[in-house]
Amino acid sequence: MKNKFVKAMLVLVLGSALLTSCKPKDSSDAAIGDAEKAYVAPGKYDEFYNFVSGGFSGQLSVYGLPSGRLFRVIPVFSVDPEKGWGYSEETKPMLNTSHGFVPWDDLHHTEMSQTNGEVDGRWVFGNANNTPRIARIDLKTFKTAEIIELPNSGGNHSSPFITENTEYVVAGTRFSVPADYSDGDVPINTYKQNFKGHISFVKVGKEGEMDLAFQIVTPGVNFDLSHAGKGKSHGWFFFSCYNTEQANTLLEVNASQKDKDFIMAVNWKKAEEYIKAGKGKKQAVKYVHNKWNEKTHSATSETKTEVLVLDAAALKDICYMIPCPKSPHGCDVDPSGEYIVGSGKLAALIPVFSFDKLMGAIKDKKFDGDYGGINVVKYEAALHGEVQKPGLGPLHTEFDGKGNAYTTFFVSSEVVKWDIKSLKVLDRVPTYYSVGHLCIPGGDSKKPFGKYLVAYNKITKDRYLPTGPELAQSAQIFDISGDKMKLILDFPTIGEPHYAQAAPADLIRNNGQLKFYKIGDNNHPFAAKGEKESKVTRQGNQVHVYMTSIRSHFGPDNIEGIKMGDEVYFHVTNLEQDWDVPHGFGIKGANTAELLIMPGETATLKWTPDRVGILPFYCTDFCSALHQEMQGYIRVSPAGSNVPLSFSLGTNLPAATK
Ligand code: K7E
Ligand code: CUA
Repeated sequence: MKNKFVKAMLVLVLGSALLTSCKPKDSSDAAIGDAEKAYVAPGKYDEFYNFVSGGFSGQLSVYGLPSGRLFRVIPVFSVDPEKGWGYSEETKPMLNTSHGFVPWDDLHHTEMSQTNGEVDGRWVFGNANNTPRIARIDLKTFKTAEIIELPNSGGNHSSPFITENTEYVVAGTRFSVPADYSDGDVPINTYKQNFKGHISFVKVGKEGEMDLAFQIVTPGVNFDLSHAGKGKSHGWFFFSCYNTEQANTLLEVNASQKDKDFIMAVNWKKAEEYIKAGKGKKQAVKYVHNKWNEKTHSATSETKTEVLVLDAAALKDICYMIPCPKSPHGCDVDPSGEYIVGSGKLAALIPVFSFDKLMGAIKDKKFDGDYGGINVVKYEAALHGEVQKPGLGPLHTEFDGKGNAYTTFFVSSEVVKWDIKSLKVLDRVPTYYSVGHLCIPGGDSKKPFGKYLVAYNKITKDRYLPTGPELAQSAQIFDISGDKMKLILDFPTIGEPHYAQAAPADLIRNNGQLKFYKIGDNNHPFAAKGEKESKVTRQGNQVHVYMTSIRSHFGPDNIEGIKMGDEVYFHVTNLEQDWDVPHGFGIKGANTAELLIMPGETATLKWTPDRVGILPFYCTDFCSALHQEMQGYIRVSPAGSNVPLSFSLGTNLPAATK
């Protein structure tokens, strides 16, 4: 009897619990109810492309919004065996630096090209935070097209933010270091005298080609993030800096001494004038510039040896310091270009600066002394106001284009929505957990799309099935179309995401995306543009295989006469002229990766045989019903063997025996 009673009670309690949970009561219930807003039916396209930095994976990933579906991982600064990036002979030069071949980096920020302050869908840029570089990814091919190294820098973090017509992409050194053109063999504790900051302005040409136009040298500090002015503030750039204490050890304590650090405002139009007037000092440096050529399907590296440097302490009207509490991280500019938001990691408020007031303060010389020769604007003179008690540990802010700002809080694990003008907090939602960057499509442009907000969280803990000591990173999508933010989806990401950008799908889908490379335009020096052109040649110990691939065979597929001590170069041309038909190429014992060759493209795998015998090769990408038949053999003979070099496809070689 008793048992029955308990059971009945349980049914009642559970039943009513289930019933009540169907009705949205708080934000987590509402989240369940709104999950369908993230649903994109099979076969349907997402509304937005989302370009997400991969952090220490060095790559960039492409997701759909609002579904959170992963479409592609684009290799940028790190080798990627899946695509042969950094392994094929053609792609290796893309990862050249003044330090030699650097096959890894740490990509924190993506930034899309803009025209008139609006996202235009041509390119997306990424920064290398370890060995300072900027990459440009072409959105017609979703391929890294160019990488430029930055001299005089350590840790390119405040990058690759751009001006409203993509005139420049900038970079600021996170770690100040002695300039490359000075003697760097100095005691570390001479930071204050010998360490310098350099910020770089990289010009972007019509076709996207990058060129380091000039640098500005500043006192040694840590530049953290940056954003360009827009509209009325076009012509200015804003960089957050911390460690204005100029500490060189235990920064955790020693760089957290001052109540205020700075946002450095840079008048880049003025800097351009000084460069034109010959005020830039030519300095001897060394940096490498790598470009991908779509006709030769190959990269080339060029080493540059000079840079023009402007001195911020000597040219008083290019840089100004705005005091900003405390150890600022994010530095964001609203769509109107009037408001500049500084997010002090250790501050209990968010300062919002006014561009008009800043201009007035500079005009009326409302200065509070100088910092290493750079005028410091009075805090109140540039301040629009402060958001009071917004949360703990503000990091980054994006905008919806409707007068609202959204700031992430790492410590209190939340996104807070506030009114830019009145500075009133309007809404807050928890994130799971410890959010870093956030992304609203077009959220740092003049025209945000303001429908979704994605939070990129640093810590996942209990959100997904556990996977050992390391858990997937987490992103969360919020619907921000109404007054209140609503969580609609959690999805795991690859790498560690930092900043991300998003653009309407049609803008990119209809930008003239490439479906295949025209075989007639293939100018690769080792291309075989038809099976008749396939051949094997020898120059000393170098053997070049001009190989073709088409469903479902390689030409040639039998090769003999290779000897120990040879270096074999497989130059594989994919003859297909159809969308979505890559072929792969892998060979036993290769100390590199596969090749993944797009239709119309040629790629090269270098192979040094280490043993005598028959070694098979095969296509790695399931390309047709007879994909498993897409294979071949290579015969390796001892050094000094007289087996002649021969190759064939479909007919048997005249048997050459020892
Ligand atoms: Cu805040 Cu490297 Cu942009 Cu990450 S940084 S969160
Ligand atoms: Cu070609 Cu599989």
